[in-house]
Amino acid sequence: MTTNRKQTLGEFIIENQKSFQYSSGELSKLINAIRLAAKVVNHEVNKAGLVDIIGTAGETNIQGENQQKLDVFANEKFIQTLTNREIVCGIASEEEDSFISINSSDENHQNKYVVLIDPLDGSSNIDVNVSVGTIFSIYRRVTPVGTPVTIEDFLQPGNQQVAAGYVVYGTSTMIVYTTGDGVNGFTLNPALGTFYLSHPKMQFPETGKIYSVNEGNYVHFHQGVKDYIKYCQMEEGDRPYTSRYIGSLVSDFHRNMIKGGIYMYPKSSVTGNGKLRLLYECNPMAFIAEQANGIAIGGKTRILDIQPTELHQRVPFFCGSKQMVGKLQEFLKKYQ
Ligand code: AHM
Ligand code: MG
Repeated sequence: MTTNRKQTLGEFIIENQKSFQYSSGELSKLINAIRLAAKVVNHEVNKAGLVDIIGTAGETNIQGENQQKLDVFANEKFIQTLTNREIVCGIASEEEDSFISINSSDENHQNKYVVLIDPLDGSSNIDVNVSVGTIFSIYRRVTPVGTPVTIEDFLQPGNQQVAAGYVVYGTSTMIVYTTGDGVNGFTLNPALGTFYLSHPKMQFPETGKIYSVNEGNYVHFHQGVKDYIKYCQMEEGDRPYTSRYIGSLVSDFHRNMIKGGIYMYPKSSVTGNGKLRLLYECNPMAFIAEQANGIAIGGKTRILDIQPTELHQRVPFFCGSKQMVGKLQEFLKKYQ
């Protein structure tokens, strides 16, 4: 008898652990921990609309607990979960000034992975009930195990990532991740608290009809980007394209990966290198994009080849369907 039962994320992790080279199960445990923290954060995000009833950030709730802002809550939850389970040797978070070392100077502590995380991306969208996300990126440390982690363990180019993923807290909650062997998406059944494999082997269509950019900043963009935006709006062939911008990177990326599209956060005369952070946002999304038949560039260079120089570095980010990013590159090259 055949069954339509979908594989759960837990089953998928176990099954795929076998395929990791030199696997000790550490990476699987790590992804499991992220799954757990994501469920807790999801529960809290879903309650966000109840602030008038249960109190806003900074207030004391009925149980005498201090209410926290959701991005602070998400940051603490991910750090706590990864720290308590002792499965990483270091964490860097968009919410923290510096990296955190976890027992890494203890010679009995053999953990070899560091995690970089944006615990709640797009958090300004929470007040208006729009999707937000968590983005994570995993590297093998470059310094020896049993010695304290150093900044070098975190400042690795994105092409060294072992795994990366995001959680989208949307109309349904999903975890999408890659360990370098394609991209798979899992949807949470909230009634059971279980993620199911709903989107196996996700792929960007070769091309699409959606462009996503904050056009309010148009006057500050580089001429090549301005020309590309005008190209998207021109009436010719399958154009004009559709403009869709949620202002939540995870959601904009997720939609474009499914439907075909391009996301842009360019340099501007006001924001300098744009807004997005190389380590917490661009590298993980670029790894996922490339694993899903897409492209991610920072202008002239491939995002994954940029050598980071600081933890909170910002870079311009263009990412999406191959043909659309290719066309944008043609416009950028005209002004180089
Ligand atoms: P955040 O990390 O402070 O939440 O900012 C990142 C977010 C992205 O999710 C989104 O794509 C971008 O900021 C939107 O910025 P803008 O409002 O400038 O268009
Ligand atoms: Mg962010």
